[in-house]
Amino acid sequence: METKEHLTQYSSLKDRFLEELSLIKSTVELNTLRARYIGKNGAVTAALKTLAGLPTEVRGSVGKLINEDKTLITTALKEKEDILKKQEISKKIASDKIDITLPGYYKKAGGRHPVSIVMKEIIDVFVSMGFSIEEGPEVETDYYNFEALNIPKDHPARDMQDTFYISTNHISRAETSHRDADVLLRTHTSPVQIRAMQRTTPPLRFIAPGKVYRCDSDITHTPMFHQIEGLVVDTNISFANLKAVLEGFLQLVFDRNLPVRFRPSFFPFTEPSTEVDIGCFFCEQSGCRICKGTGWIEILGAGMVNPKVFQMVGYDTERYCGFAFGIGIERVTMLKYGIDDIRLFYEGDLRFLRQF
Ligand code: 2U9
Repeated sequence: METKEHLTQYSSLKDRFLEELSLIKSTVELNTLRARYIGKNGAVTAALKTLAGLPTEVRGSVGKLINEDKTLITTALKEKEDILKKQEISKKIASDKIDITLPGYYKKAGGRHPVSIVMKEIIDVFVSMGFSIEEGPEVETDYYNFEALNIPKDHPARDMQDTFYISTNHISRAETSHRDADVLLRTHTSPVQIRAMQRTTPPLRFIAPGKVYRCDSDITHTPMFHQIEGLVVDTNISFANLKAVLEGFLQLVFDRNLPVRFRPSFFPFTEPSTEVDIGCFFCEQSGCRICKGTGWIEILGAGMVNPKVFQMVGYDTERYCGFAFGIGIERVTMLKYGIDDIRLFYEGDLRFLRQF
């Protein structure tokens, strides 16, 4: 009789569980239900704890019943969990579905600056001819920028109007040492060649690309622009070598068979010196606005390195000779793309820059 009462009391546990289970709609709810029945403080666990207080004759059958129920509850929970998990995954897949007909996101990509494009093209041409690349500081001393290049103290290139001096405000003060006036922004990349010659013995064959600074601003000048200078030093280097390298370079950069002309000129660092013109490809040399009616466009300067420059770096002028050249990148870029105002390069107007 007692046993039956106990059995009835415990059997309602299973029924209550099954009823509650039928109402469960998610794995979260299921976890709560699991804790309430078979968790540490759950109903089944509590029921098992009451066994000790039962009369010995009923303890066995009640214990068996509770354990059977526990097995049933555990199995039912597992089965329900499997069903709910599957339902939840299907729901997630359905809601995460990608609409492949939607337009993609447009990611704006930056582009190369036209001056960088042409700079790279020119560098590639010289590298293909066996030149290596050297770089150096943009803040230089009077010695490397002028003195070592045979540019005398009274040369117009040193004029305050052309050169950006560092700490100019100090120079005017009587107590300031002369050293402040020695520091400047390089006006050409030639200091790179001086430094390279100081640390290496010939043969040398390299280009020095980079930014240079001159106090100048109009439709053909900006205070900062880019140059590539080149230097070849060895025994038996001749003006014929200079001509061959520069003619070859111009054909490759302008991508056509251009007429090239060498005019005598003067630079303190080269002797003899030359300015190099290409036939105007805008008018087929018949004369236009670009070539100012001459049929020729001035494109670069060059010459045989002045022995005075070699002496400054300690090279034996009886043994070594060489040639050097310089070219302005903005100017080449303007000619290649038909741009008539250099300032467009540095105004940052995207309508201009997007065209390259
Ligand atoms: C050393 C010896 C000689 C570099 C040279 C030029 C001629 C030249 C201009 C071209 C356009 C400057 O950017 S520009 O305005 N350059 O005409 N440059 S020879 O001669 C050197 C350089 C370094 C040691």
